[in-house]
Amino acid sequence: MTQGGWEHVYSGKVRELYRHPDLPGRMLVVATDRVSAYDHVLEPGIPGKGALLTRLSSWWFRQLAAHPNHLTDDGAELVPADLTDRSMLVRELDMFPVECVVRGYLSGSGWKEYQATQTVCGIPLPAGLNDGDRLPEPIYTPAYKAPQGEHDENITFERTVELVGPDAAEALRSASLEIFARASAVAETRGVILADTKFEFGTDRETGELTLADEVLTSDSSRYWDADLYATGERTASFDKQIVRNWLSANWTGEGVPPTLPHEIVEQTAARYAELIERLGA
Ligand code: Q0Z
Repeated sequence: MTQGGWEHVYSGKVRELYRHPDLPGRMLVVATDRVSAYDHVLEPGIPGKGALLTRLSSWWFRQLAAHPNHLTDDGAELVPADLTDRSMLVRELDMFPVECVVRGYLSGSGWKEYQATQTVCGIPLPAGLNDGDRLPEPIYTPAYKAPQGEHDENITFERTVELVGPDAAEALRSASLEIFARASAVAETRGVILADTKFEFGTDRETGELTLADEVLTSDSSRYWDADLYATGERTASFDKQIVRNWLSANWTGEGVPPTLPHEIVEQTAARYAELIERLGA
């Protein structure tokens, strides 16, 4: 897209970043329909995914209005009409190189580490927990944002202090835990469990304020579970790309180019994203 003067600045796995010469200090975050799993972008995309996840993110920013965020309307008239439903116009922040992960439940890499050491990212946890169990309280488990192509690295709070200084480290932790508590409470009233999520923050160059950035609480950055199913003991039915991951792990050795997703997997995944939006009322 060099459409209407927008200049492409960066491609992520599933999103694109643009700038406009007439909008200094602004950026356009464009969500595509691409889906990634096990570090590969898969074919085909999930029709409507970019718009659904943008809607979810925008809705959460509104729910979380108590916390400053990067969204802006200033320059909205320059956003191409065909991108409005899958883009967010944002203020450019000075980003912290830390992914602020909060976990309310034991799952994924957290469950793996727990089995080995009874800790998650170095935080000691009670004995006897099982995969999918709720933690006594949500924990903050930051990761260092590795340069493109490298894997993010889980870090301790002490390492975060070394990276960003004690005041910012504390502010990132407390904002992350506060936002997670608020979001889990909202989700719970709608029969959805927020198991874990990842926030990113930056500093607003004009106000100096700690500002919530990037996408927030989407199915790409979070694990959501159905509360009714969870209560029955079913803990794998998440509202994210788990359907894609399950199909891929059963149909691919991990060597070479991943196989094309079958139509029914694409449709089921799209339906799952839509169901989350509907449940939350987003
Ligand atoms: C976000 C990303 C990609 C979309 C940089 N408000 C902001 N200020 C400064 N930087 C960012 C933001 Cl959101 C920023 N990312 C991640 C990559 C598409 C978002 F390719 N990178």
